[in-house]
Amino acid sequence: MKDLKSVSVLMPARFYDRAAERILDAFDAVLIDRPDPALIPADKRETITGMAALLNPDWVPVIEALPSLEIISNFGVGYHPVPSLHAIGKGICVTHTPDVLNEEVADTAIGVLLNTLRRFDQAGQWVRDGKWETVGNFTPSPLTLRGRTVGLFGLGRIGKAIARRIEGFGLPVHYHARRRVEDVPYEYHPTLTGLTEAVDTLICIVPGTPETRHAVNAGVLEALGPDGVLVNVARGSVVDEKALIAALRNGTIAAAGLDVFEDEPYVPADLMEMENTFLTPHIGSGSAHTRAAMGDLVADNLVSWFEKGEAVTPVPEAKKKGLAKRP
Ligand code: NAP
Ligand code: 8YV
Repeated sequence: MKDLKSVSVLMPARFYDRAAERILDAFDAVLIDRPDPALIPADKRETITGMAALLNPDWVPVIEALPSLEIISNFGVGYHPVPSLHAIGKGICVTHTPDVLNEEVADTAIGVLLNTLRRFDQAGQWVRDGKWETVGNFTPSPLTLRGRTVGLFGLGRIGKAIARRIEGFGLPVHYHARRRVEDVPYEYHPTLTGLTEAVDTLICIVPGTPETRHAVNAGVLEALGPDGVLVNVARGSVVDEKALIAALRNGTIAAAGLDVFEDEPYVPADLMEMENTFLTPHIGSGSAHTRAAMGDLVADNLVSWFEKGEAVTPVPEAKKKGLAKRP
């Protein structure tokens, strides 16, 4: 078995706890403070063969500066298309962290949905501010989950986990994806507008790709209607944020719950000021339990690659290109 301490793996200096611990323990870890190729030690450039990161386009110059790079282990099931496809184009395997976060992200989606409808955050603040005692009862929420019809934009690993929860609430589930999913009892809509016309609650759980960019636009929000509620736990790029702000302001839809934003961590002041929004800072998978499982999978992919010659969870584009195994 290969001595992994002879394998150099590049990693951000501030990385997710479990992933960092495992990589530091197993490999010759090379840490850089930010994705700047100038920070890579000169004597490591030729020898670094593995990398762990939460990929975004800033990592492209780093990938370019590492001629021996074989594998990038991405922290997260979602992988930014720009650096990922760039790396795959160069014959580098890219892996991600599917499945270990399905139930956590589905829990978050339901939490965001319920908070958006019932304003639990505002109600809790009412108690903390002493207003229950000094002012009186908190106003009943204008919106409810009761009687809703829920549409899922995306019915993959996480979408199915969300759908099971919605079924548990006794509500009908519809969905849109490019392909119909076999063996599910939910109504399929071949277009997003068709889905949105049929439902009053839309939960986005698709990847952030050029195809899904601004898929939720002014027309889709119009179709959702004045009682409509949007939940986005996918990627900020999926929703046209300007169109959403306008729709929330003028009553085109009723409310929105957002875990992801177009330019994170920047959140438009308009969204923060509105009473009909519920906002969370990209915490879909954000429990210590699930982040540790993701960190383990990030490390497992690197260990398996260098010990057994194959990735555990390559992204589909890497698999398709025959990059799931070490040449
Ligand atoms: P998945 O299993 O690959 O499912 C993706 C779903 O989206 C599939 O139903 C797919 O069906 C559909 N889809 C893909 N491209 C589409 C398009 N252009 N138009 C319509 N539907 C499309 O992925 P997953 O594991 O469920 O994760 C989904 C996404 O959730 C991730 O990529 C990530 O961006 C996001 N996420 C967010 C958080 C968070 O913290 N907020 C956490 C985890 C994941 P078809 O291929 O048939 O179209
Ligand atoms: C983030 C996610 O990766 O898995 C994904 O696609 O969006 C999340 O799990 C995680 O929050 C790290 O920022």
